[in-house]
Amino acid sequence: WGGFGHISVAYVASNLVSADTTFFLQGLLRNNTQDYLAGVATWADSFRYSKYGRWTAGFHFIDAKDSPPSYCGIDYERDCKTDSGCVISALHNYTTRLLDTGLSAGERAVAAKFVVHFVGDMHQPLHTEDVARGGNGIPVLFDGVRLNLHHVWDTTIPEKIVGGIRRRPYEAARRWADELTAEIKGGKFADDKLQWMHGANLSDPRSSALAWAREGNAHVCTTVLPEGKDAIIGQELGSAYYEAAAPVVEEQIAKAGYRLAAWLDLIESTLK
Ligand code: DCM
Ligand code: DCM
Ligand code: DCM
Ligand code: ZN
Ligand code: ZN
Repeated sequence: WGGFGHISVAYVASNLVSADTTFFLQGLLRNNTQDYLAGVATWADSFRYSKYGRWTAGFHFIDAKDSPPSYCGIDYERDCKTDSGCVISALHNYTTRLLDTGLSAGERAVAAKFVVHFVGDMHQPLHTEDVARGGNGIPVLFDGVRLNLHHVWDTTIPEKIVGGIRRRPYEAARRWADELTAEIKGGKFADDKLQWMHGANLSDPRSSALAWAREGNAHVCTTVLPEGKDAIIGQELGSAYYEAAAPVVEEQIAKAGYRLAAWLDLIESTLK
């Protein structure tokens, strides 16, 4: 996701975590405001574009070598293959480091920042797809603007859902996250959310994250590339494409925020 998506995921999570988790993470991140998660949600992207952070670029995705739209699927052994791993192994590593009381507070704060970011990224369907580098190599038109498909899903669709962010991503994300939180608590996601942590287990971060990533990857076959990439190269995606994509983006952001909150609560409970 772009900055707006990551900040929105973080606000949903901070709306849902327990009071003890809030206390623990506000202390670790040295920020006692309601923005303690939102304020660190995009740090991993700034870091990976810095000289010192280049080695973490491969942590943001997993390149599933499937063949949408006829077949989608992630095979960990086949697909988690950059030099340093992938988003699944990265979540595992940084979850373990956040739980490791032998590390310094600074190292555990870095681990917390990565966890917040990677739970978000693994819910972006094109962060779980190899085709054209996760869609970066698929040029399209969206409302007449030339963009690549990856950017459309990272940024353009999320920002269009809320009617634009007018250079104020934190305010816009806060509002959207509050709406999504209400849908999770008592609206259209109230029943669905009861399944969202099904099978997830802090003692097996890899299987938990893989199950989450597979849900996003399935949307590549149905909604992101329903007729394959050649059908959309250079084409205007159009309103039918957006109408199908927007509910998927909304659900993926809500799920990511809900799962991030539950994951952080599990971590905090294990530490007591
Ligand atoms: N980004 C950046 N420098 C780049 C590309 C992207 O700082 N050369 C930032 C802005 C994007 C964010 O990273 O919105 C997430 O990008 P991605 O999802 O492409 O990691
Ligand atoms: N590091 C990491 N994951 C690990 C080990 C290290 O992200 N499993 C990062 C964070 C550390 C840095 O590398 O601050 C250097 O670690 P070390 O001094 O242990 O090599
Ligand atoms: N990306 C991806 N899959 C790839 C390569 C990149 O999901 N195989 C993502 C990471 C960034 C965006 O695409 O969000 C742009 O990456 P880069 O700046 O590395 O081109
Ligand atoms: Zn991206
Ligand atoms: Zn990222």
